[in-house]
Amino acid sequence: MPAASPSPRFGGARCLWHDAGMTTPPIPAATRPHPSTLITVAPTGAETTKDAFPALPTTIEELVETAVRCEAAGAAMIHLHIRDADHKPTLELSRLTEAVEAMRENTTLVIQLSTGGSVHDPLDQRLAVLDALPDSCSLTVGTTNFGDDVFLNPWPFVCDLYELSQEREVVPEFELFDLGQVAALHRLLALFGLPFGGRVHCDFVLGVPGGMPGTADALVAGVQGLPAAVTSWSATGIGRTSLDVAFAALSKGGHLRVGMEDTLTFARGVAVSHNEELVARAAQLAELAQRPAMSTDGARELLQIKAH
Ligand code: KMH
Ligand code: ZN
Repeated sequence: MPAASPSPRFGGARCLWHDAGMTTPPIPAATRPHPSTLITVAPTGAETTKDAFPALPTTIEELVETAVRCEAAGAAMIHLHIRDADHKPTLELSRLTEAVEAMRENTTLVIQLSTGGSVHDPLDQRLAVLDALPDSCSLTVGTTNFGDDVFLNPWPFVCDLYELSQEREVVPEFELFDLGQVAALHRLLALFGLPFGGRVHCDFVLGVPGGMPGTADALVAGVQGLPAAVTSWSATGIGRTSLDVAFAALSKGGHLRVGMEDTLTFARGVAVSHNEELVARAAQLAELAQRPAMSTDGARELLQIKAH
């Protein structure tokens, strides 16, 4: 038998990885699939009204009931927008604090408060959200057209919010609505270093009219552009893009965000009646992908959440 010749796949040359003394190509942490799937539930948002959708959880009691059922169904983190007594979006500190405490008393979920609020919320109030001492906060890395409105995130605000999250030891989740924000995340990390805890977690929000479309192609472009420091990412697709984005995220090794903030339709012609339905379906998809739903302890470890 003649000696084996170099593989033609490498044009007769030796494999570069072997030349570098490596046996496998280096895969950035963010594209290495985690053995389990972090499921975040975003139960309410700031856009849908209670009148238009009575099943939307808007009171603290409804949020607790939702959180308990979603945790049992497989969620490990909750992304919270709070409403006032008239079911309108509010950033009032006492209400935020009450919600955080109620979540801590009744669940073990990682509690993420939205700093995006509604498109009408002033920037100073959005910064003050961190006074409620959540485990995590959303942090959108740039301004986005948001339907007919503008979701304002000027660069100095993004920097202030990031530095404040580091000071308060709150783990940010970088929300990415378009590719420009992926580029801005490189700049933010280069200027200010790593978040509290040292992990970098992002969430792609796809399908907002004004942002990246809710397609597998857009998600792949976003993932390919992520900074090497990113350690994990999730994705959510708005409206009818929800399932396409979930399948694409799982196949790219990402985590999932679902909930009535993003999707009010479970299937064609079928309204979501409870956030639990969306979480249970996400858990089923994760199970099928052989990356079952992550525990809340697993999520705390993944994101390096501070103990309270
Ligand atoms: N309600 C949107 C304008 C976030 O929570 O950080 C912004 C939003 C993002 O939902
Ligand atoms: Zn939100």
